[in-house]
Amino acid sequence: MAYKRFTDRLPIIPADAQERNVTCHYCIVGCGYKAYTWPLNRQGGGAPSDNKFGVDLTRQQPTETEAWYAPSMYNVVKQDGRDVHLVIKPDVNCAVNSGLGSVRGARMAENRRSDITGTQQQRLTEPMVWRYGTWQPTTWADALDLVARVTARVIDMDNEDDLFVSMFDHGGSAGGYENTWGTGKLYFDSMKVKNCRIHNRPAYNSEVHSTRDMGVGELNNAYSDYEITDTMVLVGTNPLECQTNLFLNHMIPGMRNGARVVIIDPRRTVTVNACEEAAGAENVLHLQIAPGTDLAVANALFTHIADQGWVDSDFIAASTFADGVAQAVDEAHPTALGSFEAAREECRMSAADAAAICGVSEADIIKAAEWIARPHDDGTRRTCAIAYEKGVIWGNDNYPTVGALVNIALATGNIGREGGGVCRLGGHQEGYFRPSDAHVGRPAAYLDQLIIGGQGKVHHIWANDHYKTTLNASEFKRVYNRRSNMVKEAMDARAGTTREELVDAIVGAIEAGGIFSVNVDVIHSQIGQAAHVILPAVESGEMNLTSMNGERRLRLTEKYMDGPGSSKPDCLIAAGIAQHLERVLREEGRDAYADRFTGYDWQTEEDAFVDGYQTGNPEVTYDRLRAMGNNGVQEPVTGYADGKLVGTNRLYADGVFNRHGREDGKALFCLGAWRGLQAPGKAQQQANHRFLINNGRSNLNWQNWFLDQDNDFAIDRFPLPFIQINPEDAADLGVKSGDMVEVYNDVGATQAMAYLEPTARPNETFMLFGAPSGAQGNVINPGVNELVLPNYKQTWANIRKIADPSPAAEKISFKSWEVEL
Ligand SMILES: Nc1nc2c(c(=O)[nH]1)N[C@H]1C(S)=C(S)[C@@H](COP(=O)(O)OP(=O)(O)OC[C@H]3O[C@@H](n4cnc5c(=O)[nH]c(N)nc54)[C@H](O)[C@@H]3O)O[C@H]1N2
Ligand SMILES: Nc1nc2c(c(=O)[nH]1)N[C@H]1C(S)=C(S)[C@@H](COP(=O)(O)OP(=O)(O)OC[C@H]3O[C@@H](n4cnc5c(=O)[nH]c(N)nc54)[C@H](O)[C@@H]3O)O[C@H]1N2
Ligand code: SF4
Ligand SMILES: [Mo]
Repeated sequence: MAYKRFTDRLPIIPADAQERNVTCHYCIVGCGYKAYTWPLNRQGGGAPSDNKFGVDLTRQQPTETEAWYAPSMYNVVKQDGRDVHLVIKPDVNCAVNSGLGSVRGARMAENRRSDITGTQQQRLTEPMVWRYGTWQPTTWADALDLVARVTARVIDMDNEDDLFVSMFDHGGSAGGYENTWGTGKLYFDSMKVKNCRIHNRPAYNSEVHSTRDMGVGELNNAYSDYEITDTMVLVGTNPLECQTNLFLNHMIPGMRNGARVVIIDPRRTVTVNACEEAAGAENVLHLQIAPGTDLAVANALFTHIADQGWVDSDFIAASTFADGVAQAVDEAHPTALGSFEAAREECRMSAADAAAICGVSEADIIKAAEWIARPHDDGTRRTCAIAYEKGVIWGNDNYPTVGALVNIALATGNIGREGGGVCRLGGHQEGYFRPSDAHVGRPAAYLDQLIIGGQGKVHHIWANDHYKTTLNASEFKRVYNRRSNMVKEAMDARAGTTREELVDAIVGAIEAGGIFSVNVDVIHSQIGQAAHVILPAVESGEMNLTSMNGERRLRLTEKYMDGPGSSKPDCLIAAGIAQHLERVLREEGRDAYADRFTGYDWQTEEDAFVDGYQTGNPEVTYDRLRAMGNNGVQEPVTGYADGKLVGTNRLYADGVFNRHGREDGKALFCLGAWRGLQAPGKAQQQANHRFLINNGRSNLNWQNWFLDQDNDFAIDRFPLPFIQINPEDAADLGVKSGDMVEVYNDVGATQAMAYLEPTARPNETFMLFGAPSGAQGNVINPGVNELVLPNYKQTWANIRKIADPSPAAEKISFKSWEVEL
């Protein structure tokens, strides 16, 4: 662990340092930070007038002082071409995090590219094209010309089906309103691309179709609701590690205010432990269910609550559909939707039956129902906030399972009320503003399988890496390498020819089954190794970027540094592709089609914001957002008064539900009965393999390690993805902590670093997902639900030892995740 051993002093922020608002661009929570920059040849001083904090730094500061920062919050970067000191530190005045950082966000500064301190030298600086058997740096004009010429050959006015697109749909890191608009305008307005997917799933669809179909948008409460609720229900989510400051700054205070917590997760997470510490073990109920059985337990909770009469009848009468079935099962709706009584009938599940399916006790299910809904002794209703994330979304039978949670919230009148909500806890921040995607259809195309099946001729990829994060990844990589190599070989064979001849050669290889791959990223990613053109993007902070967090809090992150080299905002890259397509199409005499690619004369990201988001939200401008600072405004924005944007603290406070677009404004219940492991191939995989390969995140690592892989602090801790395994199982396999193991099953194999963990249940492992040195997705089968939602979490495989610990793995600690406080 050589990490920052030699940092014994850091410069003091001078009083006149520039100060900018920053929303952490990693997770959904969107903590507020301040970025301070000042010229390299200056430093602040100890006297109050000489430093930004205005305090006497020659004296010992109190424990809770704001007047400090850690080495990870410091760097030297370029600003308008000059080297400047940079400090990015948490903002005590931001309502989201009140000055808290996290082990990810507090490393924002050291994860910027610096030519002085040498950090993140992996960042792309110039466009690159495949030439002479490798990637050669080139200009934007050259790279975009090649992209446009090849793309133009495979698309036409009425048929754009051979252009495949993988694109982010989120805010924060990559994404944001500017960039979803730039890409959205290109692919959904100028074109009508239907063969597309989102960064985290193999189709262009919703993660949570059912709640929307029921009328309930998935981010409907405020973080402060967790502080005042009677009961929190956390289903398939691990907020201490994944929504850290929502947990620490809002949920923990809620527990200290007396809230009880029900957690549904097959794994004993550090969140369970932390809740027990904060609330007292007697106020925490962990339903440690068998994997994939959430629907059974949720339907049993709903049944028991309804049978006991603990429902909010007034709310049900006023705000929900009353009359049988409103939406029958069809191709777009895996289950029917309708009235409370219809749902009661369809979802009926006794606590005893659920207990048998889920492997928890009947008494605990009844206790959970009581904590959620049994009125207080004085007869008043209990408030309950339900939160779910990837254990459910990427879990078994997404549609009825999410629907079953919303059923409970609707039945108990806990939406639009203080202390209520039934919400995704979220992943990235949000920042979606695009033209309609209706042409994509539902169910949407299963893009990865189409590629595996030989379809798609040109593939544009924006800010995601299938090689690390998709399902059925072993097969995907085999096919993608083969198909993209066909094009590389054709390009190599025609090196030294004219552009026309080169394009002909590429198209020839495409027609023979190849695929031409364009990768827009900030680093040279793993799927980027297969690309033919690589386009360098900037990140948040290297551009102005707007996003909203998990309580719909919209903020502007102000640009505080230059992007590396000639990298550009994604929205301006999309504009560049459009402009080059227009030019090429005109040259080819395809004027009518070329006309579609006009309207991209944006000079800045703000122009893209004005062209997109602002047309739908005329009150919101950069200037106004800047003035709203790190507390921003909660969407939807309803007006502008007294110099402030006016927002919406909580959705559905009026009891009118509109997310489904029904005119009556009534919410629908979900009529989804338990039906076992739903996705094709899962039940067989479970039957034929010993270990559950549960998977997900760790506090330290951000996503697919795109920055972490070049960060000593992260790599020193986990040089390889860990797989937590029960110590007796490990003994059985002859495996010790640090050993490299192979995880293998019917669809593929991957590797991981064994981490013996006493809290892991026998035969149930947990592997860090998305790692460059061992993709968990290699062993996930292609099974998805009817609407092409993947089931990443339910994966079974066998495990064998392949090597003793590497020198890097030998040095690390294998202490239990669960620390004794
Ligand atoms: N097994 C398993 N698989 C999963 C999941 C799971 O739980 N288990 N979870 C799924 C989920 S929820 C997610 S979100 C996905 C994540 O999967 P990905 O989306 O593939 O992962 P990220 O790390 O978010 O990818 C970000 C990519 O964008 C690049 N990038 C970062 N910032 C920018 C930018 O500003 N512009 C551009 N153009 N590029 C940028 C990064 O270098 C990186 O290559 O994985 C999914 N896959
Ligand atoms: N530190 C960190 N934070 C992050 C991210 C990150 O990469 N690192 N990524 C962000 C993103 S994009 C996302 S989408 C979110 C994801 O946030 P979360 O969903 O909270 O995180 P995961 O670890 O993917 O999965 C959550 C839990 O699902 C459980 N689970 C597995 N199978 C089942 C099941 O059958 N039923 C139930 N009930 N639970 C099950 C797992 O044991 C795990 O504890 O995190 C965001 N925050
Ligand atoms: S909790 Fe999320 S948003 Fe907040 S600092 Fe950590 S990674 Fe950033
Ligand atoms: Mo995600």
